[in-house]
Amino acid sequence: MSGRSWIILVVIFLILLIAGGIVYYMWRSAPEELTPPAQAPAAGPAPQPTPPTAVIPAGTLITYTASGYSPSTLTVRVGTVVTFKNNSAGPMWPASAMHPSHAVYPTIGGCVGSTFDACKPIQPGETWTFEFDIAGKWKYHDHLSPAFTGTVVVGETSQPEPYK
Ligand SMILES: [Cu+2]
Repeated sequence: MSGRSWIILVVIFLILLIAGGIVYYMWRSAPEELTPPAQAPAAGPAPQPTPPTAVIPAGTLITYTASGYSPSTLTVRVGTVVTFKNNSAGPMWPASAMHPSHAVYPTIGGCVGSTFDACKPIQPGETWTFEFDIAGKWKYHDHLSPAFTGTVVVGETSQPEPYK
C-alpha cells in the first residue's frame, strides 16, 4: 500500500469520525429541541382535581373498626344509600339480621336471604353500600364476627324522627 493510499484512508476515517460525532451530537440534543416550552400559569382559577372517591353524604356512613360498627344506630330516610366502610385491619361482611339466615330485611334475592347482605368479605379500607328502601328498624351484624351488630332505622321520607 502506497503512502498516498494511507493518507486517503486516514482522511476517510477522519470524515467518518467527524460525521459520527455530528450525528451523535444531533441525536443527543434532539429531545431537548422537541420539548415544548414550559406552560405558562393558566389565567383564572386552576381546574379542581377530581376527588378519588365519591363524596359520602353526612349521616349516611357507618364505619367498622376492631370494636364493631359506629354509630351503632343510624337513622336515615327511605331511599338513603348507606355506606359501610371498613376501617379495621381485617375483612368485614355486613348482613341483615338474623345470623345466619339474613332474612329479616324483607327483600329476597340476596346470596342467603335478603339483599341487605354484602355477600362477600369487604376488605380493609374498602366500602360497601346499600340503599334502604323500606321503612323500619333494621338490625344487622358482621357475618364474620356475628357479635358485632348495629341498627339502621329507616324513617318515612319526611319524618324519620318517630322511628328513633
Ligand atoms: Cu350472618
